[in-house]
Amino acid sequence: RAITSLEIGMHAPERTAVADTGKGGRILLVDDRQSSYERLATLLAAEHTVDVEPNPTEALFHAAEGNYDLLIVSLDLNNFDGLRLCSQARSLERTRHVPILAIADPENSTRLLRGLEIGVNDYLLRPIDKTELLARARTQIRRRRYTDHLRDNVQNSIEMAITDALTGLHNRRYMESHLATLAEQAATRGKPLALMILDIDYFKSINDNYGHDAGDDVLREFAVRVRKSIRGIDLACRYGGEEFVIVMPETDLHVAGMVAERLRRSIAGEPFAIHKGTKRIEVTISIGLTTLEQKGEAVADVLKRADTALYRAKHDGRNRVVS
Ligand code: GH3
Ligand code: MG
Ligand code: MG
Ligand code: MG
Repeated sequence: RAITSLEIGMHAPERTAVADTGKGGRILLVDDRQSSYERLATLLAAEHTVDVEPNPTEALFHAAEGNYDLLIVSLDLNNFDGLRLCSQARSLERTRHVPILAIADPENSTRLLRGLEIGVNDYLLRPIDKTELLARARTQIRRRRYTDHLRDNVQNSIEMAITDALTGLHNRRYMESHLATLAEQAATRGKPLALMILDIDYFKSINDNYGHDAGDDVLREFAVRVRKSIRGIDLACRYGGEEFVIVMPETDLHVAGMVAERLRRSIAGEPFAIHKGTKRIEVTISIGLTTLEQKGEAVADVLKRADTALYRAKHDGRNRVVS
């Protein structure tokens, strides 16, 4: 099942046109006629790294695994249906965004039209002209990289909008928008939902005694310990300065109480490193815990109840869980 690798173009001098992206692309050429793929691969190798795979099924596998910038698919294969590969590549998550450049004989125009319908991005007719081949490959690769870049940017800004920069936990805005959904799901599924507010005890004095950076260290380490003690479906967010909220779907008061108590102990039981690990200080937290009480209860009311419980935990002497 070995891929025929013709990696002769890596450092070719003639790759100026893709210079804005730093280097040529990685191309998977799907063609099973030796005379054809040898010529195409040699031409493409002037700017790109080219792998040749004659079998479309194998090609799909390589395309999904191999991080290619472009698929060049011959629609006039001897033994296989190149069109099928194109349509499969379009429907697979891993290959959906990889551009496809089809190659066809002029008498194969019906297949070519079909290819364009199912998402082939561009085509070339045989006999292949070198300049045209390179120009079209370049265009597709550049477009791919640009849309990848846009997608990354969108992804990043979404993540930034819902994440607290200091701790990497979700931020308050995200929690507030998501909590209503979680509460609704719990109500319709008839499942419990637990919510706790956690507040670091005497945090102001940590800042006052050791500096704001030490306070930040504590917040970061606190988030690490929170993450360790919750499940993937739980939602943890930094609600305010040194206040955090954890929402636990499908969790009743009894179980949530155990989670809260375990978390409280994991904070109080292990001093926090500050000043680049040169000093360790004791930290405790207080936790107010509650559950969604009835269908359609406003999440603001749930939060308020947790906050009242937190207030009592503080009032009763801190370093404790109150529900
Ligand atoms: P209590 O036990 O009643 O909760 O006392 P506390 O000192 O923790 O409560 P208070 O709410 O008075 O103080 C919270 C402090 O947290 C005040 C604020 O300066 C500090 N703080 C808020 N955000 C940050 C942050 O991002 N970094 C640091 N280092 N401190 C912060
Ligand atoms: Mg406070
Ligand atoms: Mg506090
Ligand atoms: Mg506070």
